[in-house]
Amino acid sequence: MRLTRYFLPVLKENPAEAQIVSHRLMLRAGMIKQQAAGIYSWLPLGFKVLKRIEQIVHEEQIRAGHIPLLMPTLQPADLWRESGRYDDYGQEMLRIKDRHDRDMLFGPTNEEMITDIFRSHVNSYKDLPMTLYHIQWKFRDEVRPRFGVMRGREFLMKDGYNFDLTKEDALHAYNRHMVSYLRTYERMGLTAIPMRADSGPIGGDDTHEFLVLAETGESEVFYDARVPDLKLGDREVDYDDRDAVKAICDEFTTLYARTDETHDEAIYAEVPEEHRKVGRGIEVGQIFYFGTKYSESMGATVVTPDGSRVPVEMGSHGIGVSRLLGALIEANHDDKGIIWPEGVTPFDVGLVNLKQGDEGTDAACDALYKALGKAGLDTLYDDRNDRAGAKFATMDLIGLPWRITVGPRGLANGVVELTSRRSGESVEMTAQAAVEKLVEIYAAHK
Ligand code: P5A
Repeated sequence: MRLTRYFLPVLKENPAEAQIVSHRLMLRAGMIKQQAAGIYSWLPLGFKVLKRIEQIVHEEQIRAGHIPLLMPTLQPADLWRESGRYDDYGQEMLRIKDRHDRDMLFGPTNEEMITDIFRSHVNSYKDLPMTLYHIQWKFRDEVRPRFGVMRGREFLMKDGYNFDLTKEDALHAYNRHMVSYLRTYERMGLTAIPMRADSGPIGGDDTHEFLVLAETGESEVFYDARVPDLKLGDREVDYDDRDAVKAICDEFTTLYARTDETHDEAIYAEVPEEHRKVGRGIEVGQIFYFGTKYSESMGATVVTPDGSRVPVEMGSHGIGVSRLLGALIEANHDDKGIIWPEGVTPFDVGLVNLKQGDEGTDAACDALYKALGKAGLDTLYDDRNDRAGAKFATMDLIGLPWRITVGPRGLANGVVELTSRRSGESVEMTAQAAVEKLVEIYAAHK
């Protein structure tokens, strides 16, 4: 993409309404525009990152054997009357009437609707286990929408729902979700710690939240300092191997890590003092096991092998897809702007022409831009007629992990400059070597 043909409305000044760095940088980098409190348009750069995050979430869900579908944003109130949550949900639910005066709502979550789909089409234990998920906009009329996409009213969530015959099977689904979430966050370059949490309006006994440590996080967290170092790395996971999946969950949840809702001073006191940590965290996901809470009230039953009928065992599992952009920026920035991890960057590389209009540099940039595209690298070419300083400032602000700088002096020596946004280090090399180096770097993230 050539910058002169793109739509990247960066702001020079810090927007007054933004209290935290991720919100400030998303506005300044031209990623989002607020349309109403907690409701945003996703401008091209923000939309690109959102889609990349969605893609990673999809790939990891498919890998875990979960099935994508799409449910609507608007739901009939009657479904929620069946579960009893229509009245319970209170003012957070946006209630709407259609022209026939029927009660509708903008879905804050989809337990009822998915249970309705299940009961309409599934009848036998033979169709189990089954996990269905979608990535869809939600609406929660939060009392205090704030921090940009971090606590929105309209926000994008991945929500998945497992259906199983037995509690044991449903707990395996819970564990499978935990591992698939760990993989998902790790691919984005994020450390998200599973912490024992409180289930709130979704219900159930077993629940973990995934928290990204950040000073601006909304939850206070207590954890063992060794937990953030736990990594899945490149181990292969067989999602059908219950013991292996459980072993990973145990590895990530045995050391102390809890939100303030479930913090227990007595247990925490057993953590060796030098490992005790208190901090703040951003909740980027939550998983729940709630058994037959919805299937019983809504009549979602299956025939068992012995011919009897039982309500199906369920859980639900959510990732805050739009919130992840905020969390990623909170975890990856400096005073010049964003520093995208390679896994989610909107463009793989920025190409800066130091002397736009000069025949030699223009031709070299055009050739390099083509070569990068051919090598499968998504490139943002700053071809504006602007000062080098302004071009560097834009690149630093929008945070592409790699920049190639092309100028007449380097070209005279047959080299361009490859710069890492994270370390700030620059290395001179031939244009071809720069392309090869980037291909190698991104191969590890594709
Ligand atoms: C699990 C999926 C649920 O709603 N039902 C379906 C369950 N869980 S949850 O914890 O309430 O939400 C899942 C994740 O969505 C993100 N989230 C938000 N993101 C932005 N703005 C909001 N107002 C908001 N509310 C929830 C969080 O990441 C949460 O973990």
